[in-house]
Amino acid sequence: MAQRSSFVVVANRLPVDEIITPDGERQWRPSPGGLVTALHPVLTEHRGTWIGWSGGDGPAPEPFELDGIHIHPVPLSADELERYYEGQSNATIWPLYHDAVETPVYKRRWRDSYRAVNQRFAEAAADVAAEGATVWVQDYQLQLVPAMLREMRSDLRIGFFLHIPFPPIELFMQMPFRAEVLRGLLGADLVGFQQRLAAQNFVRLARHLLGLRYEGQSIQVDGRKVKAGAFPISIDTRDMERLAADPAVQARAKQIRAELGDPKTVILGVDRLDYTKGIELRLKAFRELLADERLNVGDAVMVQVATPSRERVEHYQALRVKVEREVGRINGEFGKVGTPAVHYLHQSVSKQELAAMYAAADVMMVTPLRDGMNLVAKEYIACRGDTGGALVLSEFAGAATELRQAFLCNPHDPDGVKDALMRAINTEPAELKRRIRVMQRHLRTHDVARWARTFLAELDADEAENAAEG
Ligand code: GDG
Repeated sequence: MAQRSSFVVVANRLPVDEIITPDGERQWRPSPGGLVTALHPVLTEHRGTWIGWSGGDGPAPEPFELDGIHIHPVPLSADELERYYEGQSNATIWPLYHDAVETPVYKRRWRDSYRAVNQRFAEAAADVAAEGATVWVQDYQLQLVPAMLREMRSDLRIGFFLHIPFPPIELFMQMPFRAEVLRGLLGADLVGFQQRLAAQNFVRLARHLLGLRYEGQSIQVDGRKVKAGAFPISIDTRDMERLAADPAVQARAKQIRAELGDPKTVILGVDRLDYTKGIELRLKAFRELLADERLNVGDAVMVQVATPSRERVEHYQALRVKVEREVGRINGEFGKVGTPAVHYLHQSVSKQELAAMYAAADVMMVTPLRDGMNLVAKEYIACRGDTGGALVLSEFAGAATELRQAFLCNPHDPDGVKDALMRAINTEPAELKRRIRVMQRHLRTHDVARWARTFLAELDADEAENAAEG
């Protein structure tokens, strides 16, 4: 019989990585991320379990314990990886929910696999959850889990959080199994989004598609109340501040600037190589500024870290070609021997190196066409200490709702992006410091622990409300 927990997290990935020791032994080590940091205290306090895929396409390892958390692996076959994960999750739902900036692909066999895998995750949760437990389901890969789980275990309190945007009705309606997805989400007691607008899209959709009544953010479903709300996610601000202040990280930041030729302005981009992130348009803006001679190579240099992502999905292969062509074009036209205009890293860097890059960059460019939140923008602010710096931020990132002192821009308007970058470069240092300080103060109170606390408190409150009415 599996370990029974009163708090269960269900996410596509487990917060662990498998490593092979020098003697060839398989071991697990925690893979640090915002989500696990935020949930760790709750998980350890409640003998919590985390259900997720452990990587690979073989049988799942036996459940085990790591750092006080019960880890419950769920297997995915090679076929399911292709259909549920790369297909339905990342070639259908991901582009559709991001304003269809790439054309979503619809395939029946992907949908069937998505359903089967969601059922497996729901069954795992039903097995490990104690009577009356709280189960928190994460993200777009698992939207059917809340309803599937409620069907098996009506005693549970179920929360769902969507990390990516939730589209307006017109777009959502494209999806062939749209009603099933919506009913899946409505199995939760509380459905959380990054933005108020997303929560509104959701309640309106419930009325439009299923004729459900709602009042404020509360939807009536089968005599239950399902609440929708905005819970903007954040970072572990103190941890990021501490990391950036580390003398070794500061020394590395200086070294990076020196290696770049001590230019006046270091412009940085850090993203998964994803078409929603606006990497190409950012490169193009930089190229045009060089061509217009508003910027010069030597004075200004751009560093773009593009972490490899979803490499077997076609949209991503095409994007890589486009980005690399643009980098080649810029360096070909404007670079000099020993002084490229763009330093492009298609690789993952360590967290320390990332913090050093943030600390080294005068301007951070975060220009997604659509983004649920964007944590890179928040990390940059946290890493600046009292050194100032400027954030150029797309209005279409969730982070733009909070980081109002950034240089906001519309990523669909190339001139607007260029002007925002030039304003960022030309603003007085004292004003830049003031702006960064305001954003730092905000992030210190609005960190990822607060995000988790607020969501779970609301989920608790919902239960009390439903019980009082029922
Ligand atoms: C989804 C939503 C939402 C990136 N490259 C490296 C690296 N990273 C880290 C960053 C940051 C994280 O990955 C990326 O988070 P984002 O929020 O920017 O974007 P998504 O991956 O698309 O995340 C997004 C998020 O979920 C949370 O809800 O904000 O809107 O799309 O933490 O630092 N980390 C290291 N090396 C790298 O090369 N160590």
